[in-house]
Amino acid sequence: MKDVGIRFGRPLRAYERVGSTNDLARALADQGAPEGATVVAAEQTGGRGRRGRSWHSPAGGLWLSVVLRPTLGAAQWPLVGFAASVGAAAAVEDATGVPVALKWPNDLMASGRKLGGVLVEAHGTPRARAARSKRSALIVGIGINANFSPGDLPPAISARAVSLLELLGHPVDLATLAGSVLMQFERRYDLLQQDPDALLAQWRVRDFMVGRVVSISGAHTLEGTVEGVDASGGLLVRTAAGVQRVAAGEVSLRNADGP
Ligand code: BT5
Repeated sequence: MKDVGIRFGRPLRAYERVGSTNDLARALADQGAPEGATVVAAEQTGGRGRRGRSWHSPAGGLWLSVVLRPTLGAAQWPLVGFAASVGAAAAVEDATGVPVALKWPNDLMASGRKLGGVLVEAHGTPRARAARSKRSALIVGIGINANFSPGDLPPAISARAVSLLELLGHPVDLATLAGSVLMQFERRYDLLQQDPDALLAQWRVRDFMVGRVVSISGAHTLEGTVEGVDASGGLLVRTAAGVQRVAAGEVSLRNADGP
């Protein structure tokens, strides 16, 4: 694997087929793996999205998870997802030239369709996290549809999905892409700790939703126009009742005026 950064990707465990790389990374974290420990799999049989959704992960995609031991407060954790998605977007652009936009909170979009996603899961009790014990970790999963056709996904998903193979007409080198994703993510993660505003600026220039009319479902349904994201990674939506802030864990976001 080329271009691996200083910490992310060390150690690296590679598998043919797993349930979810996030689960294996979590097990590594439990065993005391250091920040940056990474699990990559050729195929996932139980890939996860947010809020109990499933993530289809056929062979040919890039499916990996990184163990983090953040010293950041929990309020900044949404920005760890931003670091991963900005890093993954930059890596795809470097490797392929395909422009990638970001749909809040953590979708990678290309040609208006979903190319990939990021799943951040906190592990460990709040007390263990406060004590930064070896049982406390953030597990960051990154999935990118690389070398398969969206037609390999279930019909309900394939129309809104895209892959690098479809966009480029040829496969990409997965090891090179994985190395680049890890390196670019590590850079953004370090940037988050040094200069969070600079990371936010990199996210905002890729914002896919700003100015769009959206419908948000969670505890309440909310409709309005996206104004952007705030300093802690919340989505700002202008509704009839004024600007409302929405936190990532709580909602599903649908573009009300498009696919
Ligand atoms: C995400 O969730 O987008 C986070 C995806 C994270 C996947 C990585 S792969 C490595 C690691 N291990 C895991 O088990 N997960 C992580 P969310 O925003 O909830 O989007 C899920 C929705 O995307 C599903 O409900 C489908 O509608 C759609 N979807 C599922 N598989 C897809 C695919 N391969 N490409 C495009 N869309 C997909």
